Amino acid sequence: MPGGDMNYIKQEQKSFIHIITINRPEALNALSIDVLSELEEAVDSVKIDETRCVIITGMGEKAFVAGADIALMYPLSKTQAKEWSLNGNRIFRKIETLPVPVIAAVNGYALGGGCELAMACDIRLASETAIFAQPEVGLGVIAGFGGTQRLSRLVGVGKAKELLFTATRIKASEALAIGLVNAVYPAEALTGEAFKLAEKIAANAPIAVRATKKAVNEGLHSDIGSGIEIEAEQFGLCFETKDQKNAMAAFLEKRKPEPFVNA
Ligand code: DAK
Repeated sequence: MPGGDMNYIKQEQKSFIHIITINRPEALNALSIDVLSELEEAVDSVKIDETRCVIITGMGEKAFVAGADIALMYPLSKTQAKEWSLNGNRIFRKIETLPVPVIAAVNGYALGGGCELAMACDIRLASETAIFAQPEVGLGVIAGFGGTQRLSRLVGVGKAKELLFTATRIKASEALAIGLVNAVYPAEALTGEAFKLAEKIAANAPIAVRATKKAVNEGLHSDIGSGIEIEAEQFGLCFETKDQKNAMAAFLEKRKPEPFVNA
């Protein structure tokens, strides 16, 4: 398997679905330098031609990721802290811009860098036991892995500022109500539901799904005119593919399409 198991990351490829599990349960999967660098290696190892969806989750029943490693951050200088932030952000951007969709299966605490990691994913599913927060201001710092940027884009500026200024912890039900997560499931059902969603994505034409992710992501940060141009470009790229011909011919002939071939 690409990348294989590392010290802090487990990887599994099940058919078209690549599962990355952060495996440092003794520290509630906190993001140390090693965890982050192995996470990057895992993301880099995803074989896009063979993968139609990625799931990121945390080992154990307690935490998705309880944040960046506080012991590691404690002694940092201003310059080192900026480096640490830029490095984490670079890796999270790799996840955000990975060509295939990424689902965060948030199985417990998603605090600080953990909430930020979930937000770098395309879709967030949470267990009923999940707890979200950006507690950084209570630690004398600010969210440093994209939290000040992505939270407001997901839940609106007012709610984001409230959560960022107060460091309030919210339960999965509130995260659902404010749009931070897409759905909440009993803890024991989370993995299965994440897999079902990944399979549903994987059943669609891969080139079209990838083009959709690119158009949504790139359009989000553009004016509407540029966004429409991005969409038209991606729309065009889907044509003359085997999958487009197969699916449209099947519709016209009133039959089911053949399975998609990613070409
Ligand atoms: N870092 C390091 N170790 C952690 C950790 C963390 N974030 N969270 C938990 N652990 C460790 C604990 O130290 C403990 O280790 P041992 O003492 O057993 O060796 C073990 O995990 C189990 O934790 P607890 O014993 O505390 O478990 P409890 O059930 O009692 O409490 C908890 C669970 C999640 C409520 C508690 O562990 C907790 O409050 N953890 C810290 C949560 C937190 O504040 N996370 C946000 C971290 S700040 C930046 C870049 C990035 C960031 C900021 C700035 N720049 C460069 C500017 C990001 C910041 C953050 O993520």
